[in-house]
Amino acid sequence: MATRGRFITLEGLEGVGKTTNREHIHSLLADKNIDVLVTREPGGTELGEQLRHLLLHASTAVCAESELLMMAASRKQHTVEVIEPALRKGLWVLCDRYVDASFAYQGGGRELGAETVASVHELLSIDIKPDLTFLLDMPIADGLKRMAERGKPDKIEKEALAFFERARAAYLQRAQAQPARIKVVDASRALNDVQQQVQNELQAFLARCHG
Ligand code: Z5A
Repeated sequence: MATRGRFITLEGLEGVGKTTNREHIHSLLADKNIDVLVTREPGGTELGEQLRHLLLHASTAVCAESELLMMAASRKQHTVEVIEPALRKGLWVLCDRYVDASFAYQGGGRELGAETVASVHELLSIDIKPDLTFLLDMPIADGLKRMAERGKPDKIEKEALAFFERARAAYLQRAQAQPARIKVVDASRALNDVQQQVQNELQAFLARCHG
């Protein structure tokens, strides 16, 4: 039987560099001959991509509670259809956002609270935890500036600053509560410096995996 793979996630607000660093991590792991499945949330399955469209791009109204349930439905499908089977086969899974995003955006940003988010995940038995999470953190205004330079914002990116302040606070609170898993990276620095820290944390993680 193959050794179970590892599950790595990237988290943070918009424009902090998740995609950029995801590619960096992927190539560092490929250099070590580790087979990686790269995926994202919401999305990663046919159902998830349809929910992503409804959540981020369609004009359909979605209230906070429905948003949480749709994120969780996308996650459940993604977990059973893609993530768990890949891990069982021994692949490493590198995922752009997972459960921490719901605690940040729906629990914090939408003010549904961590208990509500936790109980939805419990109800759906979404109980796998990432082995390592990079939380890319930077002042909100800077991230939004990067996104504005990139073009048309999606529905969530149009939220007020206070929404993102609450989401950031919820992310940082989770990182403080789970320091062994969630590594906070100051994403406001030059890309080389950010990538160096990511590489150092990844190397430490690989050493723990082999230790
Ligand atoms: N959401 C939710 O509410 N609840 C949930 O449970 C889940 C998600 C799972 C998904 O968006 C949305 O869904 C998201 C949360 C919500 N909210 N919104 N909107 P997404 O994850 O698909 O996309 P995003 O958050 O908007 O991120 P992004 O567009 O993919 O940005 P990014 O990946 O973090 O950044 P990037 O594309 O790598 O970099 C942005 C630009 O900055 C780019 O031009 C880079 O070249 C540049 N960059 C990157 N790093 C640097 C440094 N260090 N210096 C200078 N420039 C840099």
